[in-house]
Amino acid sequence: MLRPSETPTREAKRLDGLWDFVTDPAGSGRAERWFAGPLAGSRQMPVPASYNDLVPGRDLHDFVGEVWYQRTVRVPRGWSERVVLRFDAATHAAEVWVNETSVAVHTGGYLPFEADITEHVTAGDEVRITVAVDNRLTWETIPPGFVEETSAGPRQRYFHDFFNYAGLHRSVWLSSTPLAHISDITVTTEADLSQAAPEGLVRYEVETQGAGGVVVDILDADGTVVASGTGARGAVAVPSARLWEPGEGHQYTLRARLVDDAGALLDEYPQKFGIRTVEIRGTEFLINGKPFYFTGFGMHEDHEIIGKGHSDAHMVHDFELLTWIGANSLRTSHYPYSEEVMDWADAHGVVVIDETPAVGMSRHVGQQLMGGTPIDSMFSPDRVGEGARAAHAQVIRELVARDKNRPSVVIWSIANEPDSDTEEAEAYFKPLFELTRALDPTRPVGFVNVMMCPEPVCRVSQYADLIMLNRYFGWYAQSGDIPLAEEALEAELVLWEKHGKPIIYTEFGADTLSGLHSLHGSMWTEEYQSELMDMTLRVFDRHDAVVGEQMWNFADFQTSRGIMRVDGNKKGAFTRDRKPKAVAHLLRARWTAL
Ligand code: BDP
Repeated sequence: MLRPSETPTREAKRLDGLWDFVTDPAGSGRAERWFAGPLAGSRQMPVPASYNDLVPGRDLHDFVGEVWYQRTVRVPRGWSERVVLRFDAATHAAEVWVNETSVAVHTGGYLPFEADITEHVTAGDEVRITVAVDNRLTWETIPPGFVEETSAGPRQRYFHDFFNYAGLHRSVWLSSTPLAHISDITVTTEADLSQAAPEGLVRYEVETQGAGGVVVDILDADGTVVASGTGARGAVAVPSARLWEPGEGHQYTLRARLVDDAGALLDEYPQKFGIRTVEIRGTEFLINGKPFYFTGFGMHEDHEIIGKGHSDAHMVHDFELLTWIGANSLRTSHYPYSEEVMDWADAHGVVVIDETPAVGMSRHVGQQLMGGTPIDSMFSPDRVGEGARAAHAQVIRELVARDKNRPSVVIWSIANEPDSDTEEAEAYFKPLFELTRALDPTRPVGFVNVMMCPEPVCRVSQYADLIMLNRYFGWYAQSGDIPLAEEALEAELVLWEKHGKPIIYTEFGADTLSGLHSLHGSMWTEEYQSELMDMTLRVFDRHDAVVGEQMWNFADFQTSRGIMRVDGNKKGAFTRDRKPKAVAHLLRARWTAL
């Protein structure tokens, strides 16, 4: 699936702005055919945004079920061929109607989907678009959850530590393509690193619908054609290639053209890509043959008011803060981020660990977040079972399909902190590793290990190309005791080193209330967060197998209510409104000097 684009043969129109909006607490919208006319009693709601925090009170914040969005749009006069409606994300599931016809059903809240609506529209006319968006998490969704029916109404329960924001979080697009068109492009690259000016090899595959032949050109950043090829698949050499490097996101464009027998243009699509290599050698993580050390954060798409809605202004500010602090990488904890974020990472050389939404699959963490209610096992037929695994496989397919051409993505993280110490977990994950590798043999595949499944009880790490660890020594364990935390961190790390694989610490940190201070190492203070950071980084520095440090979290973020959280998770280096805590200066001093 290609993104909407403006090319000599294509047009695109964003449908962002205010949409009509209603909730459907009784779940009667379909039976009452709400899509057949204007939504009764609607209020206006911005797209993109989470709807949860836009209205005071609990009703919308905690709403469980389907909400309906609607607007009309005029199809531009000249769009006489193929018309596509695309949602960059609808969290977590959606059904879409054009006038009275259902055109798309999609599950998975953080990945795009589209519908060919050509036969339902007429160029020049208005159409009504209605979307029912469901925020419910079940044992068949990724992430998992369940809805509890209580005397006070339904309650959404889930086992992950971020608020279940919902709605149309990213842009909606109406776009046109020719009838005979390019439908997908895959680019993989190699580089002969033995040369000073390496030759790049670009392999491509262009999928098309309808008659026509394919010609491709490789364009440099200034638009100069540096190589060309003919045919739907092939390989072309780029002499003296300029590599995509961390900190320097040099990209090329593969311009694919579909042409008829006489050579006339039928369709054109520009696909950006970078020439770079990623390789694991022993405990080293190599980008372009050079050892790479990850600095940065696990992040969240999370802001005041807009929740998980994408905003260019907030995105640019967050990336500027990453630059300011000297971070060279991020993990898209705990779901695929907006494509605008990924574009920025590609264009600016920010290295990305790209994560699926498979989070909240640990009985240990789940139990803590659920106020201590014991959960005997997560991976079982009546919980995370075959249904969830099918959904998990589907998000992996859709994530790889969306991000496969991105040079910034160097690792697929297929899950965050699942139980990995049981036979059931091993049986669940083994095929998902195989699937990911089959879909993309060019990138390392891993998952993020939870503290309660250490070496040697973890049965899943054996399938991963590298070890990614979330560790809270000094916070959840050895709470407040830095010397003991240091011992424990060190002792466990030594065990992981025996795998002979690179180790990235993808989480470590301490909840910290900005402005709270102590001279005696009190937890929750800015001093304690810095002290814990200092200790943790000191341990990493003693071990060559550690090839990355991504602190938890970039910024404070919203969670569900609970006795473990004070208006959300406060482990940010920045507050939720992006003011630096003391630790931000510590990290900046370290990372800008590396
Ligand atoms: C880990 C999770 C992360 C949490 C973090 C924490 O991966 O989502 O927010 O710990 O507790 O369990 O702060």
